[in-house]
Amino acid sequence: AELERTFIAIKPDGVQRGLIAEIISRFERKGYKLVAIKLVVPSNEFAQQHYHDLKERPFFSGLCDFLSSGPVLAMVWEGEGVIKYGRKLIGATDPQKSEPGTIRGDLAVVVGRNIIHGSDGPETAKDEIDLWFSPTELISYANNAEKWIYG
Ligand code: YYY
Ligand code: MG
Repeated sequence: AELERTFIAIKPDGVQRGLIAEIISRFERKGYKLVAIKLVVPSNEFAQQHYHDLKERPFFSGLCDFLSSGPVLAMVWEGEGVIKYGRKLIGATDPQKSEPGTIRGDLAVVVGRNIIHGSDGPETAKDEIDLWFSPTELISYANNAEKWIYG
């Protein structure tokens, strides 16, 4: 399987609402491989770095306050097409517009509390993985189910 990786984070609302297992299971059951995971409380400065592309937006400071308000479950998932398909599993940014069956569509109601983050492309995936994880935290391993997932 190709080594495409994406950064996925369960935001403080998802952690507090007890949705960690539900969200992990959707990526796991799909056939993606978990290669890094940790629970962290990001500083406000770190949240600003993570969302630097949005610093001109009116919701930026509230967004950074929110992301740094409690534990975030940071993860890296690997698999063919995981960046784009991960976004599909997550659903549209505004849960009112997310399809049923997606994580936000099924589990969230408003855009400011949409429970999960996922990288939006190959460059942001690389940048976000580098921001949140050190190289030694990324675990490369053979998963014996892979031959049944990829053939
Ligand atoms: O990548 P994604 O999380 O789907 O959306 P972004 O456009 O990158 O925005 C990041 C984050 O900002 C979003 O998940 C919620 C919040 N946000 C908001 O509070 N209000 C908006 N109008 C747009 C985004
Ligand atoms: Mg985004």
